Amino acid sequence: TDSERSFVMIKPDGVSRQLVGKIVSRFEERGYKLVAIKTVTPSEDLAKEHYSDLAARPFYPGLVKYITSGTPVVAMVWEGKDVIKQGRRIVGATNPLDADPGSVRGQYAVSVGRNLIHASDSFEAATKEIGLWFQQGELSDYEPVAWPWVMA
Ligand code: DAT
Ligand code: MG
Repeated sequence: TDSERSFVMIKPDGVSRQLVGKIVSRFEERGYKLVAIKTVTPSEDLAKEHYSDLAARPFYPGLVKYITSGTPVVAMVWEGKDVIKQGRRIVGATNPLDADPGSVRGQYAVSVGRNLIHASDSFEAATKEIGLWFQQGELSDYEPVAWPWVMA
């Protein structure tokens, strides 16, 4: 099928604010398949590797500190048609003040430094991030009953 996978992470503010269910529901209800989900309290090494492309940016130290606050994140893999691009649309613009009000950031966030959620921005990023956060055996292979209706 023309299915792909994306890495999506609810950041510590999303977990602390108890928005996990609402965020997961958006992906589920759109028709995407949950391939993996777990809470993780990221180490500094993991956070730095996840955001390694941004290492030269002035906000990088604060970003790593935020992700390693001690409150867990929810790491997920979602699968389905165009899920990388559509996941970015569900999440909304990086700065929540620019995010569509129907997006997660546009509905629940106001600060770029506390923007609730991450989603892979390319196939290359998704491949790197899924491999960084999950072991192969943590990725489930199954077919939701609605899959043929969603994917036709
Ligand atoms: P996104 O999370 O939308 O993919 P990104 O990859 O450019 O955005 O940056 C990763 C995170 O870094 C982003 O979610 C929040 C933080 N960030 C980005 N730009 C920032 C800025 N100008 N000031 C503070 N934090 C920023
Ligand atoms: Mg990004």
